[in-house]
Amino acid sequence: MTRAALLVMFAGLLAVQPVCLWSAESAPGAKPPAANADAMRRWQEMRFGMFIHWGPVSLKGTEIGWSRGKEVPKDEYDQLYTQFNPTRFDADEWVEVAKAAGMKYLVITSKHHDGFCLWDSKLTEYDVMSTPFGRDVLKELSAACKRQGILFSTYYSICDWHHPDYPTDSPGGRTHKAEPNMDRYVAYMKGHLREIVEGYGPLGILWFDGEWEEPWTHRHGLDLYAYVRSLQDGILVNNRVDKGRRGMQGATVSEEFAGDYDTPEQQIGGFNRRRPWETCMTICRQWAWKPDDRLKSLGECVETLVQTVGGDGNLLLNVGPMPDGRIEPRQVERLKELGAWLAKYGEGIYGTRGGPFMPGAWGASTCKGNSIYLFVTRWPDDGALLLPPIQQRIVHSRALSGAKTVVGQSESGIFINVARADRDEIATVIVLTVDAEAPAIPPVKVP
Ligand code: FHN
Repeated sequence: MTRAALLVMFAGLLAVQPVCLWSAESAPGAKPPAANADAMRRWQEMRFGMFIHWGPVSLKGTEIGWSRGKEVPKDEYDQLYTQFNPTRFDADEWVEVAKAAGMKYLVITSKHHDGFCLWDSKLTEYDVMSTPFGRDVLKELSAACKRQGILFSTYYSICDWHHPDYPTDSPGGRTHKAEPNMDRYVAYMKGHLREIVEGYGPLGILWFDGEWEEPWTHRHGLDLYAYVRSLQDGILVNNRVDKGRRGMQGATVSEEFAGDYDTPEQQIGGFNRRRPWETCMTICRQWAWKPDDRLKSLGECVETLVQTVGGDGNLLLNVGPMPDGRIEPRQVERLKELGAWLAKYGEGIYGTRGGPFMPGAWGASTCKGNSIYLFVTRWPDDGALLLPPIQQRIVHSRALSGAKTVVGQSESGIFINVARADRDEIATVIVLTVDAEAPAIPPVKVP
């Protein structure tokens, strides 16, 4: 067969169905394929997204998945869907809140560990179409995201304590099903993922979770990663698709494990420009809605965002909507305050890289073009901030608030001061213009 004929045949094959050029059968230890570089760069430039944990459990105000068989008896938990009727759910309103907060992407729990599906699945009756509400939440939310220019993504739990074929059960995966069938469960899960991508995509991210339990293996992870990549070119998949995540610190222990980025949880990841990462964190304490839960202050939210982006990470900040379909008004208020802060200082967040001055008790820095953004959250007791020296020359400096700034540079370091009365209560943002590409400046620790 001539070379031309071979190319025609291969092109025809590609056109017919997604072809996996890499699969779990690849040589053991082979590195999974890299993420789509453009999609990764676009996502990293977004820097800030909304995480949403929602389901019938909001009727109880207890934790999604984890309260099944604990605070809420299993039978009662599994019947909550029959009362789930969030008539005040308005997808456009949720997306408007995300935009008002300055968030650029959104990740919602399509199915959490409790197995309930927030979309019209043909593979189970345990879904939102079986509730009194009877509306496809993923359909309405993905459409609202597309209308408003927010990148739509879904969370999907690998462990499923409700499905009879998945081996473990509640509470917390500590009991076992009578007759599990993992192969049949994996086929069910792949069917779900095809429904979600084909029904509500293209997705920005497939945010996997629940990979830590024994029934899930590295081979499953490699296979699922390859499968998702075959469903949609350019989709990003986090490192919880496989077995390489190091606990809540979220880093991937070695390159043989699949997943495009690391996922520190309820903590800010370490400074890392080599491998993309995203901190996921609750705006309250619980992932799902809880009455009178402790709500983070604006200062805590801003400092978390600044320390995360200063470390070259993204922040996925979680809300848990109420059983009537609204995001709790006080959480909306906090998110709007965050958005107002970003409206003033977002040029130092969006499209930036972390550093060159590494995050610390003093604050954090970001950079893009020939600008370095300093977010000073704590000034030394004696007044001025001293940063380590850099080779590049500072040719201009200004505080984004317009306050008068004193900046001096020498071989021993950079001297920065703003009058106490002009310092911002949360973060004083100072822009240093240098005579070079700022992201090329080697990162430096701030003692
Ligand atoms: O068990 C889940 C938890 O409910 C929540 O979904 C978080 C969010 O990343 N992930 C798991 C805990 O690590």
